[in-house]
Amino acid sequence: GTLGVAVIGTGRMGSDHVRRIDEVISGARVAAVIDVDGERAEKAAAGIPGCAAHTDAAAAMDAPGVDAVLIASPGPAHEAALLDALARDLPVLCEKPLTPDPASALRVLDAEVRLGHRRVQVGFMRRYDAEYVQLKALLDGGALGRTLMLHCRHRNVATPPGFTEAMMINDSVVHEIDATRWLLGQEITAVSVVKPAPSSAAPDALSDPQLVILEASGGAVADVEIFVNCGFGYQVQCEAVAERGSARLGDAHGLYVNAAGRWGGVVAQDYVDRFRDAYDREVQHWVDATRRGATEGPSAWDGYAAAAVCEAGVRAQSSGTRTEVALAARPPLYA
Ligand code: NAD
Ligand code: ISE
Repeated sequence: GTLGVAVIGTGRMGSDHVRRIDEVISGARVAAVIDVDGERAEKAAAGIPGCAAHTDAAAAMDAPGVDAVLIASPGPAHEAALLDALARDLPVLCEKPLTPDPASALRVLDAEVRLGHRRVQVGFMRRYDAEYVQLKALLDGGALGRTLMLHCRHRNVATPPGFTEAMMINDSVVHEIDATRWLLGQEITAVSVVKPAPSSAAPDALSDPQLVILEASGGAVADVEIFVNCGFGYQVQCEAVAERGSARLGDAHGLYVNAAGRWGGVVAQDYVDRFRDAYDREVQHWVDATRRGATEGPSAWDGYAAAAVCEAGVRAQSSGTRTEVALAARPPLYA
């Protein structure tokens, strides 16, 4: 039957996912929304038939008609919601990051391992972006030989108040960390961070942009430009350089227009726009797998491994020295 989804957190991402499940996704409906801000929850539920508004996630998970959980609360709130969902054996799509640090991510991993089967998909949506999927297939196909390097750019228009340097790694570069692990099929073993003189457009507390260098277990290296106050748009690009060729994504989307003596296109202004199709495919894939009784896509292990790399990254960022990643053994559940 139709999957009844409880959406936890109805801010920027959560309200977009509510709209997506209500209007775009087949085989699912929004059965409940939860927000610590009760008014926000009521507003998100309004107009959706049979959707209940809650302020307590555990109570919503116990409500009739709730078959699965989509977590879109802030990262620090994820662990509690994940453990509540796993305690009920409910399937979960959890927005990135799984949790904000490796110790809490390991607690989630342990809970899923104790359950004995996967229930968690992490919202690393780039794995569902059409160009990333093509790049992955090209690299895996082997026609270009071994991948040597990834050159990545991750640019945001501007940061909201309170955005810290650590968040440049934990919230933003975490996407490249997952994409690098996934594209290469290798773990990341060490991180270095280089800081150019900051842009005058960056808030005082932020050394922006930064260059984050990720060393992978098979010897490949990824460099990531993270520039979160670039001013002009939301831009995510990646070029893979291999032994017999290179391939690059994210240069252009949509129409190229010639007019008034110029040619060009439009740069997206935020992730909701840039990755709209990827989020659609991600959530549809989760719903389809869940209705088959399966859990697929980025796993709690991927969420944990990303958190471990982020921890090393934040240490490299503040110490200025190359920092090795400490990674626990991978449980057989995630082989
Ligand atoms: P937001 O601040 O806009 O919204 C968060 C909402 O959660 C708020 O309405 C807040 O009241 C509510 N909330 C806080 N604590 C809660 C709790 N314990 N239980 C229930 N609700 C709670 O945040 P956002 O930008 O929408 O980010 C939400 C999540 O999505 C984060 O994990 C973030 O990293 C992730 N995110 C992912 C992407 C992506 O590209 N995949 C982009 C942006 C954000
Ligand atoms: C945000 O949380 C995201 O996930 C976006 O994809 C990223 O571009 C942004 O920098 C983060 O803050």
